Amino acid sequence: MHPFRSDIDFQSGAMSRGVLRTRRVSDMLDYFADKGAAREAAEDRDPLVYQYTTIDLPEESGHVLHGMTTIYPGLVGREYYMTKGHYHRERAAGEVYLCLSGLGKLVMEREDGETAVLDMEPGTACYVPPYWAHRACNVGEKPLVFFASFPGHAGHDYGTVEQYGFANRVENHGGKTVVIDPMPEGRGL
Ligand code: S6P
Ligand code: ZN
Repeated sequence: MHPFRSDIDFQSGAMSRGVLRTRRVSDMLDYFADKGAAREAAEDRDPLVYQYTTIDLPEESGHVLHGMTTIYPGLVGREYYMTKGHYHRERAAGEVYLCLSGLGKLVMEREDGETAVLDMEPGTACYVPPYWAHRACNVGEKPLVFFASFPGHAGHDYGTVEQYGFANRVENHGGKTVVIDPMPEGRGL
Protein backbone atom coordinates (compact mmCIF):
# COMPACT_ATOMS: atom_id res chain seq x y z
CA MET A 1 0.00 0.00 0.00
CA HIS A 2 1.22 3.48 -0.79
CA PRO A 3 1.30 6.16 1.98
CA PHE A 4 -1.52 8.63 1.83
CA ARG A 5 -2.91 11.61 3.71
CA SER A 6 -6.34 12.89 4.53
CA ASP A 7 -7.45 16.40 5.38
CA ILE A 8 -9.54 17.03 8.46
CA ASP A 9 -11.66 20.00 9.47
CA PHE A 10 -11.29 20.26 13.25
CA GLN A 11 -14.54 22.21 13.67
CA SER A 12 -16.91 20.06 11.63
CA GLY A 13 -15.05 16.75 11.73
CA ALA A 14 -15.22 16.42 7.95
CA MET A 15 -12.54 14.15 6.48
CA SER A 16 -11.45 14.25 2.85
CA ARG A 17 -11.52 10.48 2.37
CA GLY A 18 -13.06 7.43 3.98
CA VAL A 19 -16.50 5.93 4.43
CA LEU A 20 -19.11 8.21 6.03
CA ARG A 21 -21.83 6.71 8.23
CA THR A 22 -24.71 8.59 9.84
CA ARG A 23 -26.82 7.74 12.89
CA ARG A 24 -30.21 9.31 13.45
CA VAL A 25 -32.45 8.90 16.49
CA SER A 26 -34.42 6.25 14.54
CA ASP A 27 -31.22 4.18 14.27
CA MET A 28 -30.83 4.25 18.06
CA LEU A 29 -34.32 3.81 19.50
CA ASP A 30 -33.24 1.16 21.99
CA TYR A 31 -30.14 3.03 23.12
CA PHE A 32 -31.67 6.02 24.90
CA ALA A 33 -33.13 5.59 28.37
CA ASP A 34 -36.29 7.54 27.55
CA LYS A 35 -37.82 5.33 24.85
CA GLY A 36 -40.91 7.55 24.54
CA ALA A 37 -38.82 10.67 23.87
CA ALA A 38 -36.71 8.74 21.36
CA ARG A 39 -39.81 7.50 19.48
CA GLU A 40 -41.27 11.00 19.45
CA ALA A 41 -38.06 12.56 18.09
CA ALA A 42 -37.76 9.84 15.45
CA GLU A 43 -41.34 10.35 14.31
CA ASP A 44 -40.96 14.14 14.29
CA ARG A 45 -37.82 15.29 12.45
CA ASP A 46 -35.60 12.31 13.19
CA PRO A 47 -32.48 14.40 13.92
CA LEU A 48 -28.95 13.40 13.07
CA VAL A 49 -27.26 12.37 16.33
CA TYR A 50 -23.77 11.71 14.99
CA GLN A 51 -21.76 10.85 11.95
CA TYR A 52 -18.38 9.25 11.55
CA THR A 53 -15.89 8.61 8.80
CA THR A 54 -13.42 5.73 8.86
CA ILE A 55 -10.58 5.40 6.39
CA ASP A 56 -11.19 2.31 4.28
CA LEU A 57 -8.20 0.10 5.20
CA PRO A 58 -7.83 -3.67 5.38
CA GLU A 59 -9.18 -4.80 8.74
CA GLU A 60 -6.11 -6.75 9.68
CA SER A 61 -3.38 -6.55 12.25
CA GLY A 62 -0.57 -4.24 11.20
CA HIS A 63 -2.84 -1.55 9.82
CA VAL A 64 -3.95 1.36 11.98
CA LEU A 65 -7.59 2.25 11.38
CA HIS A 66 -8.50 5.85 12.01
CA GLY A 67 -11.34 8.22 11.51
CA MET A 68 -13.34 11.20 12.67
CA THR A 69 -16.57 11.40 14.65
CA THR A 70 -18.91 14.37 15.04
CA ILE A 71 -21.65 14.17 17.66
CA TYR A 72 -24.18 16.98 17.38
CA PRO A 73 -25.47 18.85 20.44
CA GLY A 74 -28.85 17.71 21.68
CA LEU A 75 -30.89 15.67 24.14
CA VAL A 76 -33.28 12.75 23.96
CA GLY A 77 -35.32 13.26 27.09
CA ARG A 78 -32.60 14.24 29.57
CA GLU A 79 -29.87 12.19 27.94
CA TYR A 80 -27.20 13.83 25.80
CA TYR A 81 -26.68 12.78 22.20
CA MET A 82 -24.10 10.01 22.17
CA THR A 83 -22.62 7.26 20.04
CA LYS A 84 -24.07 3.75 20.21
CA GLY A 85 -20.84 2.58 21.80
CA HIS A 86 -19.24 -0.82 21.40
CA TYR A 87 -16.69 -3.36 22.50
CA HIS A 88 -14.06 -4.31 20.02
CA ARG A 89 -14.80 -7.80 18.68
CA GLU A 90 -11.18 -8.55 19.46
CA ARG A 91 -11.42 -7.54 23.12
CA ALA A 92 -7.66 -7.10 23.52
CA ALA A 93 -7.62 -4.15 21.07
CA GLY A 94 -7.40 -0.65 22.58
CA GLU A 95 -8.05 2.75 21.05
CA VAL A 96 -7.14 6.45 21.36
CA TYR A 97 -9.67 9.29 21.12
CA LEU A 98 -8.21 12.76 20.47
CA CYS A 99 -10.75 15.54 21.06
CA LEU A 100 -10.47 18.42 18.59
CA SER A 101 -13.56 20.50 19.31
CA GLY A 102 -16.48 20.65 21.71
CA LEU A 103 -17.02 19.09 25.12
CA GLY A 104 -17.76 15.50 25.87
CA LYS A 105 -17.64 12.58 28.23
CA LEU A 106 -16.12 9.27 27.29
CA VAL A 107 -18.05 6.55 29.10
CA MET A 108 -16.32 3.20 29.43
CA GLU A 109 -17.15 -0.13 30.96
CA ARG A 110 -15.65 -3.58 31.29
CA GLU A 111 -17.49 -6.88 31.23
CA ASP A 112 -16.58 -7.48 34.89
CA GLY A 113 -18.58 -4.34 35.79
CA GLU A 114 -15.72 -1.85 36.16
CA THR A 115 -16.65 1.61 34.86
CA ALA A 116 -14.83 4.85 34.01
CA VAL A 117 -15.75 8.28 32.64
CA LEU A 118 -13.23 10.76 31.19
CA ASP A 119 -13.81 14.37 30.20
CA MET A 120 -13.15 15.21 26.55
CA GLU A 121 -12.16 18.72 25.55
CA PRO A 122 -10.00 20.13 22.76
CA GLY A 123 -6.47 18.82 23.24
CA THR A 124 -7.26 15.78 25.37
CA ALA A 125 -6.21 12.33 24.21
CA CYS A 126 -8.18 9.63 26.00
CA TYR A 127 -6.89 6.08 26.07
CA VAL A 128 -9.38 3.22 25.88
CA PRO A 129 -7.40 0.20 27.08
CA PRO A 130 -8.11 -3.33 25.84
CA TYR A 131 -11.36 -4.88 27.20
CA TRP A 132 -13.23 -1.59 27.71
CA ALA A 133 -16.46 -0.78 25.85
CA HIS A 134 -16.59 2.90 24.91
CA ARG A 135 -19.22 5.52 24.12
CA ALA A 136 -18.78 9.28 23.65
CA CYS A 137 -21.46 11.79 24.72
CA ASN A 138 -21.68 15.44 23.66
CA VAL A 139 -22.30 17.52 26.80
CA GLY A 140 -21.63 20.90 25.15
CA GLU A 141 -23.50 23.32 22.96
CA LYS A 142 -21.55 22.77 19.75
CA PRO A 143 -20.54 19.63 17.87
CA LEU A 144 -18.16 17.30 19.70
CA VAL A 145 -15.43 16.37 17.23
CA PHE A 146 -12.79 13.72 17.83
CA PHE A 147 -10.22 11.65 15.99
CA ALA A 148 -10.04 7.93 16.79
CA SER A 149 -7.31 5.44 16.02
CA PHE A 150 -7.41 1.69 16.65
CA PRO A 151 -5.78 -1.58 15.48
CA GLY A 152 -6.84 -2.97 12.12
CA HIS A 153 -7.93 -6.32 13.54
CA ALA A 154 -10.08 -4.79 16.34
CA GLY A 155 -13.49 -5.36 14.73
CA HIS A 156 -16.68 -4.15 16.43
CA ASP A 157 -19.20 -5.82 18.73
CA TYR A 158 -22.31 -3.64 18.95
CA GLY A 159 -24.60 -6.45 20.08
CA THR A 160 -23.38 -6.60 23.69
CA VAL A 161 -24.01 -2.88 24.29
CA GLU A 162 -27.30 -3.03 22.38
CA GLN A 163 -28.46 -5.80 24.70
CA TYR A 164 -27.13 -4.63 28.07
CA GLY A 165 -26.48 -0.90 27.59
CA PHE A 166 -23.90 0.98 29.66
CA ALA A 167 -24.34 1.18 33.42
CA ASN A 168 -23.54 4.90 33.44
CA ARG A 169 -25.67 7.42 31.55
CA VAL A 170 -24.86 11.09 30.98
CA GLU A 171 -27.78 13.42 31.46
CA ASN A 172 -28.69 17.08 31.73
CA HIS A 173 -30.52 17.91 34.96
CA GLY A 174 -31.68 21.52 35.03
CA GLY A 175 -28.69 22.69 32.95
CA LYS A 176 -26.15 20.61 34.88
CA THR A 177 -24.31 17.61 33.44
CA VAL A 178 -24.80 14.57 35.64
CA VAL A 179 -23.32 11.09 35.30
CA ILE A 180 -25.97 8.68 36.47
CA ASP A 181 -24.20 5.80 38.15
CA PRO A 182 -26.60 3.17 39.47
CA MET A 183 -23.90 1.74 41.74
CA PRO A 184 -21.73 4.68 42.87
CA GLU A 185 -20.14 2.63 45.65
CA GLY A 186 -18.82 0.10 43.17
CA ARG A 187 -20.18 -3.12 41.85
CA GLY A 188 -18.45 -5.39 44.30
CA LEU A 189 -17.07 -7.53 41.50
C1 S6P B 1 -14.13 2.79 16.33
C2 S6P B 1 -14.16 4.04 17.14
C3 S6P B 1 -14.99 5.20 16.56
C4 S6P B 1 -16.51 4.89 16.53
C5 S6P B 1 -17.34 6.13 16.23
C6 S6P B 1 -18.84 5.86 16.23
O1 S6P B 1 -13.54 1.74 17.02
O2 S6P B 1 -14.51 3.78 18.47
O3 S6P B 1 -14.54 5.51 15.30
O4 S6P B 1 -16.79 3.91 15.56
O5 S6P B 1 -17.08 7.10 17.20
O6 S6P B 1 -19.25 5.19 17.38
P1 S6P B 1 -19.96 3.78 17.30
O7 S6P B 1 -20.08 3.30 18.70
O8 S6P B 1 -21.27 3.96 16.59
O9 S6P B 1 -19.04 2.92 16.45
ZN1 ZN C 1 -13.85 1.58 19.18
